[in-house]
Amino acid sequence: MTIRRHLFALAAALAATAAMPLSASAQTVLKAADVHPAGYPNVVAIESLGKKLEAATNGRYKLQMFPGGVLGAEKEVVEQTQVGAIQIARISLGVLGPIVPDVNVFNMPFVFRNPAHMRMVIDGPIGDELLKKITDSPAKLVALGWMDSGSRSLYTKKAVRSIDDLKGQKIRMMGNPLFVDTMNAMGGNGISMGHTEVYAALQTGVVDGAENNPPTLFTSNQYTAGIKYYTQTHHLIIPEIFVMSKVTWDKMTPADQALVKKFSREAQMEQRALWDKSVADYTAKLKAAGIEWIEIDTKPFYDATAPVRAKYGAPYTDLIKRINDTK
Ligand code: BDP
Repeated sequence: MTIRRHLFALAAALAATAAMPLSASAQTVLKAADVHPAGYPNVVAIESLGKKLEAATNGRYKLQMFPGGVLGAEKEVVEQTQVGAIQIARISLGVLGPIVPDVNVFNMPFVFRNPAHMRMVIDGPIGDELLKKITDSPAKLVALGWMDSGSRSLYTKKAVRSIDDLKGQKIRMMGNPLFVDTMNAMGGNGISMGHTEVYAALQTGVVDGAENNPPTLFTSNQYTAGIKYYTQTHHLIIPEIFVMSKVTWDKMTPADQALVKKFSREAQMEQRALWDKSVADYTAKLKAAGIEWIEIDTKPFYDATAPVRAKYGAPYTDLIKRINDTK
């Protein structure tokens, strides 16, 4: 913890200077943050965006990736990006909900039929509109593109074979009241914290389980902290997003901004191919490590979360209809 804080302070201190060009011909370093480790599809796709930008600008821009959460949890990363200390943040859309409430439609339980449906929506006009809403909001972030995060299911120390088994289990959720409401509606006890804290929380018994996709469960090592079961609830299908600090964006020429936009869209597509492979690979690895996959009827979970969709979806009935109609 202390080391992480120290690193975080150091990175923040470096930030102010690193983002500033030394002279007209000097290089601007764009610091990018991700909680996932090197090699994770999202990290690779952003690094690739950086390489293309560096080549296309003859080295005027260079991207430096800080993976593995070294620049802090996503909440802090967003704050650092808003003030321009971090230039590019790849985060879950989940953590943007408290800052840009409009995005919560995408964060609602069972709002997408499956990950393929979610992809169609983020690739099309609704996805573009939501990026624009984020950029136009007072959040000081420019939304560059989307990524796939598959679906989130429950993983626990005690088996969840029916919705009743979830009663009273303390389950870690991402930092957004919508997710705590979702878990509570399903009968568990939702506890929010940052991704980097979950491993210790599982080990010390602060929580009995959590929920995420297979690549995250594996690469975070959480599956080694007493987790035995992975129950296929698929209750959340939340896209990832990558954003640039508005402070940085506003210093770029329109031509450079256009390059960033172009390479962002390419990163969105590149991540997807890597993602599909990583879900298959990590599912196999988790099963090989002895995690039991539990198939479960999702209907009771869908029904139980109806009040959450009613609460958060009420102002967006037209948008929800358009999402449902996307085929
Ligand atoms: C992962 C997302 C990551 C989140 C993490 C979480 O890729 O951005 O930080 O979930 O649960 O799936 O916090």
